[in-house]
Amino acid sequence: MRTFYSDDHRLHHANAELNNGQLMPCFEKPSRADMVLEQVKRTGLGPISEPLDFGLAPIKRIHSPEFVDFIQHAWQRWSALGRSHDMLPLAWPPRRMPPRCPDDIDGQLGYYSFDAGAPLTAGSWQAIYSSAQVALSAQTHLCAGAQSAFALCRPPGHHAGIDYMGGYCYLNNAAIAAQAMLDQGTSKVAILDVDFHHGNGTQDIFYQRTDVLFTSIHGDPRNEYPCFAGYADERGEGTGLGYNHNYPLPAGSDWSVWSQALRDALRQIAGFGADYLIVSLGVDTYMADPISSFKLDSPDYLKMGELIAGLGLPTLFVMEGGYAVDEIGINAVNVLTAFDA
Ligand code: Q9C
Ligand code: ZN
Repeated sequence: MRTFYSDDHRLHHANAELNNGQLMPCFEKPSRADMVLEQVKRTGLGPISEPLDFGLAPIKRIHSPEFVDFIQHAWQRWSALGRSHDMLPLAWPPRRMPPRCPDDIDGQLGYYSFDAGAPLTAGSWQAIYSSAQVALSAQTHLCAGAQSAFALCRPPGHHAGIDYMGGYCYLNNAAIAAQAMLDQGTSKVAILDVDFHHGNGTQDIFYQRTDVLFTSIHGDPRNEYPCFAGYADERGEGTGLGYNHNYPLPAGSDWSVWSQALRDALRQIAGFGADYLIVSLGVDTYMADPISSFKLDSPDYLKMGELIAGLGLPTLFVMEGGYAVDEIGINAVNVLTAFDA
Protein backbone atom coordinates (compact mmCIF):
# COMPACT_ATOMS: atom_id res chain seq x y z
CA MET A 1 0.00 0.00 0.00
CA ARG A 2 1.30 3.41 -0.92
CA THR A 3 1.53 6.06 1.83
CA PHE A 4 1.10 9.77 1.21
CA TYR A 5 2.84 12.06 3.67
CA SER A 6 4.11 15.63 3.99
CA ASP A 7 6.65 16.97 6.49
CA ASP A 8 4.54 20.14 6.60
CA HIS A 9 2.59 18.66 9.52
CA ARG A 10 5.51 19.68 11.77
CA LEU A 11 4.60 23.34 11.20
CA HIS A 12 1.52 22.74 13.37
CA HIS A 13 2.58 22.40 17.00
CA ALA A 14 0.46 24.17 19.57
CA ASN A 15 1.25 24.65 23.22
CA ALA A 16 -1.66 23.60 25.34
CA GLU A 17 -5.17 22.23 25.57
CA LEU A 18 -7.72 21.88 28.36
CA ASN A 19 -8.18 18.34 29.62
CA ASN A 20 -10.18 17.57 32.76
CA GLY A 21 -9.99 21.22 33.75
CA GLN A 22 -6.24 21.29 33.44
CA LEU A 23 -4.14 23.13 30.90
CA MET A 24 -1.87 20.43 29.46
CA PRO A 25 0.59 20.03 26.60
CA CYS A 26 -1.33 19.18 23.40
CA PHE A 27 -1.98 15.47 22.89
CA GLU A 28 -2.18 16.09 19.14
CA LYS A 29 1.53 16.63 18.47
CA PRO A 30 4.03 16.17 15.62
CA SER A 31 5.62 13.01 17.06
CA ARG A 32 2.34 11.19 16.33
CA ALA A 33 2.81 11.36 12.57
CA ASP A 34 6.56 10.78 12.90
CA MET A 35 5.89 7.50 14.73
CA VAL A 36 3.42 6.31 12.12
CA LEU A 37 5.82 7.16 9.30
CA GLU A 38 8.65 5.32 11.05
CA GLN A 39 6.50 2.20 11.36
CA VAL A 40 5.49 2.44 7.68
CA LYS A 41 9.21 2.40 6.84
CA ARG A 42 10.14 -0.29 9.37
CA THR A 43 7.48 -2.71 8.14
CA GLY A 44 8.05 -1.98 4.44
CA LEU A 45 4.35 -1.28 3.99
CA GLY A 46 5.06 0.24 0.60
CA PRO A 47 6.37 3.36 -1.14
CA ILE A 48 5.98 6.81 0.41
CA SER A 49 4.97 9.80 -1.73
CA GLU A 50 4.86 13.54 -1.27
CA PRO A 51 1.41 15.00 -1.96
CA LEU A 52 0.53 16.82 -5.17
CA ASP A 53 -1.15 20.24 -4.94
CA PHE A 54 -4.81 20.25 -5.95
CA GLY A 55 -5.40 23.79 -4.74
CA LEU A 56 -8.34 25.13 -2.74
CA ALA A 57 -11.16 24.14 -5.09
CA PRO A 58 -11.67 20.57 -3.76
CA ILE A 59 -11.50 21.89 -0.19
CA LYS A 60 -14.24 24.42 -0.94
CA ARG A 61 -16.48 21.64 -2.27
CA ILE A 62 -16.89 20.69 1.42
CA HIS A 63 -16.09 23.81 3.45
CA SER A 64 -17.60 27.27 3.11
CA PRO A 65 -15.29 29.77 1.39
CA GLU A 66 -15.62 32.17 4.36
CA PHE A 67 -14.45 29.48 6.77
CA VAL A 68 -11.50 28.44 4.60
CA ASP A 69 -10.55 32.07 4.18
CA PHE A 70 -10.75 32.58 7.94
CA ILE A 71 -8.35 29.74 8.80
CA GLN A 72 -6.00 30.69 5.98
CA HIS A 73 -5.57 34.29 7.17
CA ALA A 74 -6.30 33.99 10.89
CA TRP A 75 -2.71 34.00 12.12
CA GLN A 76 -1.82 37.03 10.04
CA ARG A 77 -4.71 38.99 11.62
CA TRP A 78 -3.85 37.71 15.10
CA SER A 79 -0.16 38.58 14.92
CA ALA A 80 -0.98 42.02 13.45
CA LEU A 81 -2.59 42.73 16.86
CA GLY A 82 0.76 42.02 18.50
CA ARG A 83 -0.37 38.63 19.79
CA SER A 84 2.09 35.74 19.72
CA HIS A 85 0.35 32.99 21.73
CA ASP A 86 -1.73 30.24 20.12
CA MET A 87 -5.16 31.33 18.90
CA LEU A 88 -7.96 29.85 20.99
CA PRO A 89 -11.66 30.82 21.08
CA LEU A 90 -13.45 31.80 24.24
CA ALA A 91 -17.11 32.37 23.34
CA TRP A 92 -19.73 30.48 21.35
CA PRO A 93 -23.40 31.15 20.64
CA PRO A 94 -25.58 28.83 22.76
CA ARG A 95 -29.34 28.31 22.33
CA ARG A 96 -31.21 31.57 21.59
CA MET A 97 -28.09 33.61 20.73
CA PRO A 98 -28.27 34.04 16.96
CA PRO A 99 -25.08 32.89 15.27
CA ARG A 100 -24.20 36.16 13.55
CA CYS A 101 -20.60 36.42 12.42
CA PRO A 102 -18.86 39.21 14.36
CA ASP A 103 -16.13 41.42 12.91
CA ASP A 104 -13.25 40.94 15.28
CA ILE A 105 -10.89 38.01 15.39
CA ASP A 106 -11.93 36.75 18.84
CA GLY A 107 -15.60 36.67 17.92
CA GLN A 108 -14.86 35.01 14.61
CA LEU A 109 -12.72 32.36 16.33
CA GLY A 110 -15.81 31.36 18.33
CA TYR A 111 -18.06 31.59 15.28
CA TYR A 112 -15.88 29.23 13.24
CA SER A 113 -15.35 26.61 15.97
CA PHE A 114 -17.36 24.42 18.32
CA ASP A 115 -14.79 24.07 21.11
CA ALA A 116 -11.40 25.33 22.29
CA GLY A 117 -9.68 22.19 21.05
CA ALA A 118 -8.30 23.44 17.75
CA PRO A 119 -5.57 26.02 18.34
CA LEU A 120 -4.12 27.94 15.39
CA THR A 121 -0.42 28.86 15.33
CA ALA A 122 1.92 30.53 12.87
CA GLY A 123 2.48 27.41 10.78
CA SER A 124 -0.93 25.79 11.21
CA TRP A 125 -2.47 26.75 7.86
CA GLN A 126 0.39 25.24 5.85
CA ALA A 127 0.08 22.00 7.82
CA ILE A 128 -3.73 21.97 7.54
CA TYR A 129 -3.62 22.66 3.80
CA SER A 130 -0.98 19.97 3.19
CA SER A 131 -2.94 17.47 5.27
CA ALA A 132 -5.92 17.93 2.93
CA GLN A 133 -3.59 17.60 -0.10
CA VAL A 134 -2.25 14.35 1.35
CA ALA A 135 -5.82 13.01 1.48
CA LEU A 136 -6.53 14.19 -2.08
CA SER A 137 -3.28 12.67 -3.38
CA ALA A 138 -4.07 9.29 -1.83
CA GLN A 139 -7.61 9.55 -3.24
CA THR A 140 -6.22 10.22 -6.72
CA HIS A 141 -3.93 7.20 -6.43
CA LEU A 142 -6.84 4.99 -5.34
CA CYS A 143 -9.15 6.20 -8.08
CA ALA A 144 -6.43 5.48 -10.64
CA GLY A 145 -6.88 1.80 -9.81
CA ALA A 146 -5.00 0.93 -6.62
CA GLN A 147 -6.78 -1.38 -4.15
CA SER A 148 -5.63 0.67 -1.15
CA ALA A 149 -3.93 3.92 -0.17
CA PHE A 150 -2.87 5.50 3.12
CA ALA A 151 -3.20 9.23 3.72
CA LEU A 152 -0.96 9.93 6.72
CA CYS A 153 -2.82 13.13 7.53
CA ARG A 154 -1.92 15.46 10.36
CA PRO A 155 -3.75 17.44 11.65
CA PRO A 156 -6.74 15.08 11.62
CA GLY A 157 -10.13 16.06 10.20
CA HIS A 158 -13.25 14.17 11.27
CA HIS A 159 -14.50 16.69 13.86
CA ALA A 160 -14.40 19.57 11.35
CA GLY A 161 -17.71 20.53 9.72
CA ILE A 162 -18.69 22.72 6.78
CA ASP A 163 -17.85 25.92 8.64
CA TYR A 164 -16.35 24.97 11.97
CA MET A 165 -13.19 23.50 13.44
CA GLY A 166 -12.75 21.71 16.78
CA GLY A 167 -11.31 18.61 18.44
CA TYR A 168 -7.83 19.03 16.86
CA CYS A 169 -9.49 19.20 13.41
CA TYR A 170 -9.70 22.06 10.86
CA LEU A 171 -10.42 20.68 7.40
CA ASN A 172 -12.26 17.38 7.06
CA ASN A 173 -9.71 15.39 5.05
CA ALA A 174 -11.90 12.29 4.66
CA ALA A 175 -14.92 14.30 3.52
CA ILE A 176 -12.82 16.28 1.04
CA ALA A 177 -11.51 13.01 -0.43
CA ALA A 178 -15.02 11.52 -0.60
CA GLN A 179 -16.36 14.56 -2.47
CA ALA A 180 -13.42 14.44 -4.89
CA MET A 181 -14.28 10.82 -5.69
CA LEU A 182 -17.88 11.80 -6.42
CA ASP A 183 -16.81 14.79 -8.49
CA GLN A 184 -14.65 12.47 -10.58
CA GLY A 185 -17.57 10.26 -11.48
CA THR A 186 -17.99 7.83 -8.59
CA SER A 187 -21.61 7.42 -7.55
CA LYS A 188 -21.40 6.00 -4.01
CA VAL A 189 -18.79 6.32 -1.26
CA ALA A 190 -18.95 4.69 2.18
CA ILE A 191 -17.12 6.10 5.17
CA LEU A 192 -16.22 3.93 8.16
CA ASP A 193 -15.03 6.00 11.13
CA VAL A 194 -13.19 3.83 13.66
CA ASP A 195 -11.69 6.68 15.71
CA PHE A 196 -12.64 6.51 19.40
CA HIS A 197 -14.51 9.81 19.06
CA HIS A 198 -17.66 10.24 17.00
CA GLY A 199 -16.94 11.82 13.61
CA ASN A 200 -19.41 14.63 14.16
CA GLY A 201 -18.02 16.79 11.36
CA THR A 202 -18.25 14.07 8.73
CA GLN A 203 -21.75 13.14 9.90
CA ASP A 204 -22.88 16.77 9.69
CA ILE A 205 -21.41 17.25 6.20
CA PHE A 206 -23.20 14.26 4.67
CA TYR A 207 -26.27 14.09 6.93
CA GLN A 208 -28.82 14.87 4.21
CA ARG A 209 -27.14 12.95 1.44
CA THR A 210 -27.63 9.54 -0.12
CA ASP A 211 -24.36 9.34 -2.07
CA VAL A 212 -22.20 9.05 1.04
CA LEU A 213 -22.97 6.45 3.71
CA PHE A 214 -21.48 7.38 7.08
CA THR A 215 -20.85 4.78 9.79
CA SER A 216 -19.09 5.52 13.08
CA ILE A 217 -18.09 3.36 16.06
CA HIS A 218 -17.23 5.46 19.10
CA GLY A 219 -17.49 6.22 22.81
CA ASP A 220 -21.08 6.98 23.85
CA PRO A 221 -21.66 10.76 23.64
CA ARG A 222 -23.46 10.55 26.99
CA ASN A 223 -20.02 10.13 28.51
CA GLU A 224 -17.50 11.05 25.87
CA TYR A 225 -16.35 13.86 23.62
CA PRO A 226 -17.75 15.35 21.34
CA CYS A 227 -20.68 15.14 23.80
CA PHE A 228 -23.42 16.43 21.48
CA ALA A 229 -23.43 14.02 18.56
CA GLY A 230 -23.01 10.31 17.94
CA TYR A 231 -26.26 8.91 19.34
CA ALA A 232 -27.70 5.81 17.69
CA ASP A 233 -30.92 7.60 16.76
CA GLU A 234 -29.05 10.04 14.49
CA ARG A 235 -29.80 8.25 11.23
CA GLY A 236 -29.73 11.02 8.63
CA GLU A 237 -32.25 13.62 7.54
CA GLY A 238 -34.63 14.10 4.61
CA THR A 239 -33.65 11.86 1.71
CA GLY A 240 -30.48 11.12 3.70
CA LEU A 241 -32.50 9.25 6.33
CA GLY A 242 -31.01 5.77 6.73
CA TYR A 243 -27.59 6.74 5.37
CA ASN A 244 -26.02 7.47 8.76
CA HIS A 245 -25.25 4.74 11.30
CA ASN A 246 -23.81 5.39 14.74
CA TYR A 247 -22.53 2.73 17.11
CA PRO A 248 -22.03 4.37 20.52
CA LEU A 249 -20.31 1.91 22.87
CA PRO A 250 -19.71 1.98 26.64
CA ALA A 251 -16.40 2.77 28.32
CA GLY A 252 -14.24 -0.32 28.64
CA SER A 253 -15.40 -1.84 25.35
CA ASP A 254 -12.88 -4.41 24.14
CA TRP A 255 -12.47 -6.24 20.84
CA SER A 256 -15.38 -8.64 21.52
CA VAL A 257 -17.81 -5.72 21.92
CA TRP A 258 -16.18 -3.41 19.39
CA SER A 259 -15.96 -6.02 16.64
CA GLN A 260 -19.71 -6.72 16.84
CA ALA A 261 -20.35 -3.09 15.97
CA LEU A 262 -17.77 -3.34 13.18
CA ARG A 263 -19.49 -6.39 11.70
CA ASP A 264 -22.81 -4.55 11.66
CA ALA A 265 -21.25 -1.44 10.10
CA LEU A 266 -19.61 -3.61 7.43
CA ARG A 267 -23.00 -5.20 6.68
CA GLN A 268 -24.50 -1.73 6.17
CA ILE A 269 -21.64 -0.75 3.87
CA ALA A 270 -21.96 -3.97 1.84
CA GLY A 271 -25.70 -3.40 1.45
CA PHE A 272 -25.16 0.20 0.33
CA GLY A 273 -23.16 -0.89 -2.70
CA ALA A 274 -20.30 1.59 -2.41
CA ASP A 275 -17.71 2.00 -5.15
CA TYR A 276 -15.05 3.05 -2.64
CA LEU A 277 -14.54 2.87 1.10
CA ILE A 278 -12.87 5.58 3.16
CA VAL A 279 -11.72 4.59 6.63
CA SER A 280 -11.29 7.41 9.13
CA LEU A 281 -8.46 5.62 10.90
CA GLY A 282 -8.13 6.73 14.50
CA VAL A 283 -6.33 4.37 16.84
CA ASP A 284 -7.36 6.12 20.06
CA THR A 285 -9.44 2.99 20.73
CA TYR A 286 -6.18 1.53 22.08
CA MET A 287 -6.22 0.44 25.74
CA ALA A 288 -3.36 2.76 26.73
CA ASP A 289 -4.71 5.85 24.98
CA PRO A 290 -4.43 8.77 27.44
CA ILE A 291 -7.77 10.45 26.58
CA SER A 292 -10.01 7.50 25.65
CA SER A 293 -11.70 4.55 27.34
CA PHE A 294 -11.82 1.57 24.96
CA LYS A 295 -9.66 -1.50 25.45
CA LEU A 296 -8.39 -2.62 22.07
CA ASP A 297 -4.94 -4.22 22.06
CA SER A 298 -2.34 -4.05 19.29
CA PRO A 299 -3.17 -7.47 17.70
CA ASP A 300 -6.83 -6.39 17.47
CA TYR A 301 -5.84 -3.87 14.81
CA LEU A 302 -4.71 -6.76 12.60
CA LYS A 303 -8.17 -8.31 12.92
CA MET A 304 -9.69 -4.91 12.14
CA GLY A 305 -7.74 -4.65 8.89
CA GLU A 306 -8.65 -8.20 7.92
CA LEU A 307 -12.38 -7.67 8.53
CA ILE A 308 -12.38 -4.40 6.56
CA ALA A 309 -10.57 -6.12 3.69
CA GLY A 310 -13.40 -8.67 3.62
CA LEU A 311 -15.60 -6.06 1.93
CA GLY A 312 -13.37 -6.29 -1.15
CA LEU A 313 -13.64 -2.54 -1.78
CA PRO A 314 -10.83 -0.23 -2.90
CA THR A 315 -10.09 1.54 0.36
CA LEU A 316 -8.60 4.88 1.34
CA PHE A 317 -7.28 5.02 4.91
CA VAL A 318 -7.18 8.54 6.34
CA MET A 319 -5.28 9.06 9.61
CA GLU A 320 -7.35 10.61 12.40
CA GLY A 321 -6.66 10.32 16.17
CA GLY A 322 -4.51 8.17 18.45
CA TYR A 323 -2.55 9.63 21.35
CA ALA A 324 -0.60 6.72 22.83
CA VAL A 325 2.39 7.89 20.82
CA ASP A 326 4.63 4.89 21.57
CA GLU A 327 2.14 2.47 20.01
CA ILE A 328 0.37 4.68 17.45
CA GLY A 329 2.59 3.46 14.62
CA ILE A 330 2.23 -0.23 15.45
CA ASN A 331 -1.54 0.02 15.81
CA ALA A 332 -2.20 2.08 12.67
CA VAL A 333 0.15 0.06 10.47
CA ASN A 334 -1.28 -3.21 11.82
CA VAL A 335 -4.63 -2.27 10.24
CA LEU A 336 -2.92 -1.47 6.94
CA THR A 337 -0.69 -4.55 6.69
CA ALA A 338 -3.60 -6.85 7.54
CA PHE A 339 -5.78 -5.14 4.94
CA ASP A 340 -3.17 -5.75 2.25
CA ALA A 341 -2.41 -9.33 3.28
N1 Q9C B 1 -11.08 14.40 28.53
C1 Q9C B 1 -9.47 13.35 17.59
O1 Q9C B 1 -9.25 12.23 18.05
N2 Q9C B 1 -10.61 16.40 24.16
N3 Q9C B 1 -9.88 14.36 18.36
C2 Q9C B 1 -11.21 15.32 24.87
C3 Q9C B 1 -11.29 14.21 27.12
C4 Q9C B 1 -10.81 16.48 22.74
C5 Q9C B 1 -10.10 14.19 19.77
C6 Q9C B 1 -10.92 15.46 26.35
C7 Q9C B 1 -10.50 15.23 21.98
C8 Q9C B 1 -10.47 15.44 20.49
C9 Q9C B 1 -9.24 13.62 16.14
ZN1 ZN C 1 -10.35 10.59 18.35
